Amino acid sequence: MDRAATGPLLTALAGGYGDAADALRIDGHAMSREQLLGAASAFAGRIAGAPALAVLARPSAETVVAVVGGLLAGVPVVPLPPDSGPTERGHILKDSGAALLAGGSGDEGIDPVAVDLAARGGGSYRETASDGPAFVLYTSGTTGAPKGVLISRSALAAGLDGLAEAWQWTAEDTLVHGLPLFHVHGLLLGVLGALRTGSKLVHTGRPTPAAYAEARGSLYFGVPTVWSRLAADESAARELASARLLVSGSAPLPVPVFERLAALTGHRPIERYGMTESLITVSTRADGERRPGSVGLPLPGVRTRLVGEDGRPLPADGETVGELQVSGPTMFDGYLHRPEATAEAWTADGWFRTGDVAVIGPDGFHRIVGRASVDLIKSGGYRIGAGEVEAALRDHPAVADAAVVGAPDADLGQAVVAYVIADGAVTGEQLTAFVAERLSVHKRPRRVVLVEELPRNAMGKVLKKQLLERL
Ligand code: MLC
Ligand code: AMP
Repeated sequence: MDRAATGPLLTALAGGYGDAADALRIDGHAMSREQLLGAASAFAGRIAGAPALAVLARPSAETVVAVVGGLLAGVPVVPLPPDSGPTERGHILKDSGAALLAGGSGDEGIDPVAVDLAARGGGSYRETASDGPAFVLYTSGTTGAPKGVLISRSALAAGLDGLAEAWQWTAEDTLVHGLPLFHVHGLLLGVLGALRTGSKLVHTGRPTPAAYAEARGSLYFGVPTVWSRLAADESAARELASARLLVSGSAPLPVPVFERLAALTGHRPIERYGMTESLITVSTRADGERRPGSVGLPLPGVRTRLVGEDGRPLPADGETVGELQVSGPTMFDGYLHRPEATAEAWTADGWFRTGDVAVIGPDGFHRIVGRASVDLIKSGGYRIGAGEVEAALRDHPAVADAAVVGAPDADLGQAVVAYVIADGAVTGEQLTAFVAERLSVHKRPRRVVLVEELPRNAMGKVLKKQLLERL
């Protein structure tokens, strides 16, 4: 889809924001935006014309340069989880049609392209003028292999501007996080947001309490697991008292974690809600009420509604529970090569079906109640499709059948638990290792329960709610 672009996406690189020698700190490197622009434009020159660029998304300066280079060249960027096993990696590379892999070794079956941090190309900010897909982000559905979500530059620009407005995010901020660089949270918000608003960015490698305490930023991003680990580390948490804003997202922030963070840091955290497909659509505001258990109000330009199972709109009365549907300028352009899945994601009247169940109050505040399907699991903020893990388990010769569920977990929100019917010649540890070899590390089961049979309904469908009750 080619629309007119809305102007430069990475406005801070385009100039006018001043520069500091440490505008970006990551993996032991400090770079100014001028250095980043120089290296990224040299890289853009090397990949121009490629159909898509895969980036092995380690938390490194090379990853940031490659992603920015892709955006400058107008080549869609496909972030690849660095710990993904051959099955997942092979699927992403083939499905996306990526011709080059930044950070690759050549063993991945695709041409590697090196990133030179010291290179200097161009010097001025030049971005393609059309609004094609900026990113293809692979994300899990309830069944099957991950789908490529097409995200345009204009959706990203609108999404980042909405957040900047709601969070009063400016060039005065120093953003700190240690999230992975292959998702909306860590990469699109956590890197490109800084390059659009002009804030400095400190990436801590891993999002540990000690690293967050040491970074001395003004704006902190984390998934609930990060915040709950920080809240359990009193001295680290107290160091964040000097920050301006703490932001939680990607999964529900438990109310006790909200309260404890507020008590230790003096900051009531912002909670915001979104999806890979929609970017961030609802958030509490820097200048508004931050209510525990609530994700706040629609961001600028976003509309939301609740619908019942019959598809009819439901009242925003603070009590009625329905599926949350959203529309607005931040929506994706479809799933790559999957017109049917794309069509199913939208209602006839143009609303995106989130698959989340929510309540909207008369004051407009949104509360996410849960997911409509038990087959989409959120563990540590990672979205994991039960079907993908089940398929990986069934590939094992000793496995007759498998059912995967998300069990409530105090640290991770949900933990991946697999019920497996096997021939006895295999252990749970072996099956966990088998999945880890194929998929990303976070998708492997934390627990494998070997069973004789799985509870099923008359249609033969596994009764996952019964499995969850057993846990
Ligand atoms: C993991 N480990 C296992 C295991 N799973 N070991 C055995 N069996 C398993 N099943 C290993 C890990 O490899 C690690 O080893 C160690 O156990 C600790 O793992 P962990 O408990 O998972 O902790 P950690 O690795 O620290 O991960 C927690 C986390 C991580 C919160 C840091 O889950 C994370 O980065 N989450 C962010 C996800 C995210 O960004 N989501 C955004 C999606 S976008 P070792 O050796 O490595 O220590 C989105 C849009 C939006 O959702 O709204 O934002
Ligand atoms: P992902 O595509 O990885 O971004 O996953 C999107 C899903 O994460 C949503 O559909 C929600 O189920 C969940 N999610 C994101 N943010 C929140 C939040 N603040 N509260 C509850 N669930 C959330």
